[in-house]
Amino acid sequence: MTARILITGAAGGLGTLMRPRLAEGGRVLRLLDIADIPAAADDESVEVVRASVTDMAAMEEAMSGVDAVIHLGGHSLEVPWEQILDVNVNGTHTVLEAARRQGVTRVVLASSNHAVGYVPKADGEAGDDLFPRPDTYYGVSKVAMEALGSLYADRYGMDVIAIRIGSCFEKPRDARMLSTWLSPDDAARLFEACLAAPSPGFRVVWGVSDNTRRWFSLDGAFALGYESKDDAEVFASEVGTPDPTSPAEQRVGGVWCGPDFDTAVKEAGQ
Ligand code: 15L
Repeated sequence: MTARILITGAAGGLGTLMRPRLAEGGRVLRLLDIADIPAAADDESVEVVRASVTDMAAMEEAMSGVDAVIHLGGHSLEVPWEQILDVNVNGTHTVLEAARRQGVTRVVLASSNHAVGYVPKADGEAGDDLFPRPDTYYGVSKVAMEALGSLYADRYGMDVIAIRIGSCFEKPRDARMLSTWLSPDDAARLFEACLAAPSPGFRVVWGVSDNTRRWFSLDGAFALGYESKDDAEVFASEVGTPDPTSPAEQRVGGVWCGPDFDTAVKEAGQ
């Protein structure tokens, strides 16, 4: 039987990086987004669905015949509360509930380091089970995402893995990302491990590469079968030397813990 994987937010930054990497022989990727997805119309291994993760009827339809879901959809940066609540919180509930109704038992959730952004670096290695300390409304939505995943795993016996993703870009963009970087190839390896792990139940794991300057546990990801092959250190000369006194270096969430993010939301009248 052909495996069919639904990827929400497939047109976004992470979705765009993952699409080619998760395409493999015999697998169908069902790509869902409200935005255009430039996928080849004649590619039989790809199905494109234009829909919002907040639309229950559309999500139920999109779940039909699906073996697993990778939920990347939603705002990926700080926005006003109403938008976070609608798209990130209600959207994640809709994805999980639609999966349950259609008998899809495995869901991988793109959580974020910003669910625990206020954790100080001085506390030492960030473990897999860190209690939430969100740094933004966006971070709160990732905490809610993890809580919803936990509920659906416990109440309905689904397998739900929430990955607290560090910084997934082609390469690190600043000195902080020498610690937080998750290479796209490692991200694909981690998603594959989450799809393949036998009966994981509910887990929260860190999503970072095995960076020389990593201060995040990879025990949980390794236990799922993840193997990291990349290290941000090879880009160290490009991004400069981290300043240990800079706010960006003090806490997991970096500058997201500073005043700028709060100001942005206040200026938007929230
Ligand atoms: C995130 O969760 C964001 O979606 C991404 O754009 C990056 O800012 C990343 O965190 C990060 O902390 O580097």
